Amino acid sequence: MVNQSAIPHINQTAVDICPETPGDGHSTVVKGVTFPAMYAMLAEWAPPWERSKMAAFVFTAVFIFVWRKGRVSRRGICLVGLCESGKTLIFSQLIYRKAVESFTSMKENVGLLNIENKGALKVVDIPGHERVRQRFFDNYKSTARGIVFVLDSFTLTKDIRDVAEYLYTILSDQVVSSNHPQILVLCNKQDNALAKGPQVIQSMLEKEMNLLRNTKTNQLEAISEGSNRQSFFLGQEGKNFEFSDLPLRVEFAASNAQQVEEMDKLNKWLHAVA
Ligand SMILES: Nc1nc2c(ncn2[C@@H]2O[C@H](COP(=O)(O)OP(=O)(O)O)[C@@H](O)[C@H]2O)c(=O)[nH]1
Ligand SMILES: [Mg+2]
Repeated sequence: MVNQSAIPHINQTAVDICPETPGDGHSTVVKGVTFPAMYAMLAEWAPPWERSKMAAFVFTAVFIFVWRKGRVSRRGICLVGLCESGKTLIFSQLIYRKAVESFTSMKENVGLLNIENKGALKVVDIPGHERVRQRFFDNYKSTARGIVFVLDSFTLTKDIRDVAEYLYTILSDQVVSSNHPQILVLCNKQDNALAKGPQVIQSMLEKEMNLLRNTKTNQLEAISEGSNRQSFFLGQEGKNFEFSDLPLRVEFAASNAQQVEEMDKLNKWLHAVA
C-alpha cells in the first residue's frame, strides 16, 4: 500500500473511489423521451411498408449508440499480476511520478492519470494475493478500457504455472471477452541481468497456456461432457495456443519500474489506449 501522506498529489488522485456501477450512463433516454417512445411516435407517421425498415434502422442506431457510449465511458486501466511483480511501484510511478516503497497490499489503489489530449484514465492497482484478487478484479473489470498484466521477468521460470493460470483466468473472463479491453503483458524488472525478454516470455507463456488449456479441457470433459467448453476455451481448436488467435489484442512490452524512462513502452501503450 502506498504511504499517502508522503506523496505529492500531482494529478487529481482518488484513492479507493467506488467503481462505477456497470451500466451507468448507458440509458437510452434522450431528454426524457425513450427510444421506444420515439419509435412509436415516428411509426404513426410512416406508411406500414416503411415501418420494418424504420425498426431496423432505429434498432441499429440504438445498438451503436449504446455500444459507443459503453466504450467511451470505460476509462479504467487495471494493473493485475502476481504479488511482487511490481504493480504498486508502477502505479506510484504513473500517478505520483516517483518510486514509493510498498508492502504487500490487501486493498486496491486508485488514481487518475491525465493523458495529453485524451482525458483522464482511472488506474487501479489490484492486489495480487490469490485470496482477494478475483474479488477486486470483479469490482473493476467492467470499467476496464485496458488491462496491464505485470510479471517479474526474472522469476517467471519458477512462477510460470501461477502466472499462466492467472492470465488464463483473466483472458477467459466473460466480461473481458465481451468488452474487449486491450491487454498489455508487461515484462517488468528488466534491469535484472537474468531477466527474460518479452519475445521469449511470450513463447514461454504460449507453451504453458497450451498445457493449461489441455488440462482444463480434460477436467471439464470428465465432469460435464464439455457443456461449458466455450466459456473457457482460449484460442483455436486443433492447434497450439497462440495469443494472436484470440479475439482480444494482446501485446507484450518490457519495463523497469525503478526508472521512469524505462517505462516508455507502457506510457506509449497507455496513450494509444486512452
Ligand atoms: N529491480 C527492480 N525491482 C522492482 C521493479 N519493479 C518493482 N520492483 C521491486 O519489487 C518489489 C515488489 O514491488 P511491488 O510494486 O510492491 O509489487 P506488487 O506486489 O506487484 O505491487 C518492490 O521491492 C519493488 O521496489 C523493477 O522493475 N526492477
Ligand atoms: Mg502491491
